[in-house]
Amino acid sequence: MSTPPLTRAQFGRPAAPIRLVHIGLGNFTRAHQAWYTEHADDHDEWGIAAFTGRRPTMAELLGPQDGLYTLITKGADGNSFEVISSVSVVHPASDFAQLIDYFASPDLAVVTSTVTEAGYYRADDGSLDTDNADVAADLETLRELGSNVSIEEIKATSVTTAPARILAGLLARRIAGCEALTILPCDNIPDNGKAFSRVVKDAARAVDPSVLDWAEKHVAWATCMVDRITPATTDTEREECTKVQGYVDASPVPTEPFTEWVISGEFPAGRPNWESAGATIVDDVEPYEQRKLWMLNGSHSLMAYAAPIVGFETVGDAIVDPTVRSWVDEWWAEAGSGLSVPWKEYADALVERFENPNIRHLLAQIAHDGSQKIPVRIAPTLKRLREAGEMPTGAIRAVAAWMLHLQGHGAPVVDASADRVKALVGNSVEKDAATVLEYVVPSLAGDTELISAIVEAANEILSKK
Ligand code: CS2
Repeated sequence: MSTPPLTRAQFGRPAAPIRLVHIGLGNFTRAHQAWYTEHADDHDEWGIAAFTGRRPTMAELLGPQDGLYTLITKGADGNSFEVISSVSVVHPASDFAQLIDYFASPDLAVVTSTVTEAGYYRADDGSLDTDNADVAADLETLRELGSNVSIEEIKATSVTTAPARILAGLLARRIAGCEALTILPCDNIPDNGKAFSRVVKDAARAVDPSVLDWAEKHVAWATCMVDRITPATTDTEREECTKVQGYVDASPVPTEPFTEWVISGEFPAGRPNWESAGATIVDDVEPYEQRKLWMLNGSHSLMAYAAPIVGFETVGDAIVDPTVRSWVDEWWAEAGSGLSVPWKEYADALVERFENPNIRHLLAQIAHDGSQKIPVRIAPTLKRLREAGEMPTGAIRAVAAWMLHLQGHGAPVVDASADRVKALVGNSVEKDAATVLEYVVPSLAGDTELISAIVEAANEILSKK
């Protein structure tokens, strides 16, 4: 008998009504927000309509499975399998009219997003990068609609960047006369609610500033820290599913046992009882977010650029190497010294998570989009300590490793701003170090001692080849 496909009728629970929209359906959200929604005690009332990023692949894979997929939690001592049913429906990003229909529905209560750092389209000062060709084209499309636009007219158009998609949704929601809504971005960006609202509001200013007053009254921006290490899916997981679960899952998600979600903000139209699944609701996310961004993501980026040069492919292989581990420890001590919350036990727990032998987390994957990651993960510590007159070797090494990566060492450069950041290098190593430093912490540009220290750190990394 052939192995059956994964279907809702046979393996899942009934689709819950759609009250959540997610933008950026990928493995992370499937292991995180969708898992919390699945585990909320009121999950029958909260279904997710999830939209892919530009590539429609995930919708193509999950559509025939009614949005279902298997979460494979990979602990050091083995795997556990769970069918997640909280995604009621999946859409490719090209289903723009459908996105607008959800926004125009009074049932919609929360919009979450995982669009990556690059998906915010921020200029260096955090405002919307209107010089970006995709952003400019989207703003033009929405401007052309004029102020007397109807929902049907919005649906008949299409925009691709996340800030413009949210704005188009808000324009439709205003016309529909629907009110309260919370937007909860879930990307690794400090104060992600504020960062996302800034670019959406900038888009509104460029298209129809009158929507700003309406949004001020009706749209709440929440902020959160998200954490769960979730590698890409491989054939191994697909085979494990068939073997253990007895059905064919086109796209199971591997993840680690650890998970954390710390949220702050208002939810005037309600939200799933995510606390019942273990989420923490706080007034101020910042201390948790800094600890996670600097300690976990910062060390991830350090390893992603330095460790492939030494010869490692995964986090698990890199962290057990004494040299890499000493680099990570040094970075943690520097980053930790700027935190207002305890971090030593957190660091010990990170080592255990990184060492998990069942998680194959590729350094090359983490290396993507360093242009967006280094400034938020490494720069604050480098700036703070250097301004205090110190020479923080751990942070310097991370910058040096990124410079080497841009120069062509280690994993290939995959970056939304590849042209810009590749142009930072290609001269003498001193010149490269100076331009990279200026990009990472503009206020430290021209610090000759620091530039020499970056060169020295780069040579040290290369010597471990
Ligand atoms: C990683 C993150 O790819 C990356 O940049 O640092 O995806 C990391 O695995 C998650 O933030 C863990 O919560």
